Amino acid sequence: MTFGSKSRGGWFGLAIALSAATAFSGAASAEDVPESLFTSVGHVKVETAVDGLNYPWSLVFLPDGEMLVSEKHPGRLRRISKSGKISPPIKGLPENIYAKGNGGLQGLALDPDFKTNHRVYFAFAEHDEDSPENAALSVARGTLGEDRLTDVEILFRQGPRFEDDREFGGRLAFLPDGTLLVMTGDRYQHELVQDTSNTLGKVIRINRDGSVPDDNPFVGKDGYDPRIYSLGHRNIGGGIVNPDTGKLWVEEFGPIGGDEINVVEPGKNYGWPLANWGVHYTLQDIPDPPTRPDLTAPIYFWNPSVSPSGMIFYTGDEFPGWKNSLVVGGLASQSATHLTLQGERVISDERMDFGVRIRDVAQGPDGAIYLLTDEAAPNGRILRLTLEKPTAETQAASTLETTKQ
Ligand SMILES: [Ca+2]
Repeated sequence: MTFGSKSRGGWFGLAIALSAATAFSGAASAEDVPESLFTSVGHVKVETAVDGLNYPWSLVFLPDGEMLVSEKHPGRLRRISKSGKISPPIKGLPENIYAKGNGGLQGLALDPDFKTNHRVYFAFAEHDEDSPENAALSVARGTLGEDRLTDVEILFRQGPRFEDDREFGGRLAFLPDGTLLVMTGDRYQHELVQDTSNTLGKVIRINRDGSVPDDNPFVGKDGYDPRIYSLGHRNIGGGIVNPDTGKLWVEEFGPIGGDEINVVEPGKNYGWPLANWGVHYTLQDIPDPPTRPDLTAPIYFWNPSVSPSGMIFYTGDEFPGWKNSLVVGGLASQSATHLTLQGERVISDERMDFGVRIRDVAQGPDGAIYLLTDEAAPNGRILRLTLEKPTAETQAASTLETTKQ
């Protein structure tokens, strides 16, 4: 990934400098995130809701307001009380979690009927019993009790496996029809992604028990794994179903200058590695998407790259100006980006720099936005973003901003 240290909106960079002068208080060290960020909707207050986690990867809110968080390494699941207390590791996870590099415990999703069946779905890198370096993405579900998962069963195993710790993908989402989508990475096997008999660089759609839905796009077609929903993805870092359209939106880690947002439709081919914006890490050129109209181009891409992570469609009331827009985490860019949408087009891109890698984004029941920082214990944190009530000082800063544009 390239390190895009400057946001593209010049006014936004100025706003950061202004808020740094007015809002950073106390003995802030270089590692500290800002306490406040100036954005298009006002000052965003940044608080640490939870700390002490080890590489937190995915966050879901339980119906009672508690959080469930996966820790990538060494592959642990934690429940976090409303007061921020982290539970001991939840027991009952599979034994053979491959917790190296990009691997470990990854995406979480609650069953659409969680309130009655208490089922949790989780993605993880799994190694062979007899070959601890040979790993692939797997998905399982279990029933969540107070301190353990029971009835754990494997629903999906990506194939083939490789002795490589890169690009597992690992996000999960449910479609409105209750089927489960598994977003996989290409395991850095670029040349194998267009092979429709494997599950590298694919979105997978399965029933909640792991069986194949009859209406999957490639059911009965020779040479296709029938679990494939879409293909030609590189490494999906985030994915969520648009609450308005019911379609999956994903972000992919691209090559240099080619991170993408794709709107996923069944049976479509998103082009990797035949076409993509940007260039390979070897600097070798890649055909641009318009040269391949037979493939589906992204609706948006970043240059410089941000290395996108988890994402949400914001639907809460805390940030009225961000309703129905995307908020996307960034790893190498150490940021989160707010994207204003018009249908399936991105019409503005506003980056918030946190100075720490952001792995996942979630919306709380309170409408606040929660971010997971990609850091080792004791620094792995959950940040909580809310909108600051305007004060005389912030009003003056906003007026100054407006007059300078
Ligand atoms: Ca693509």
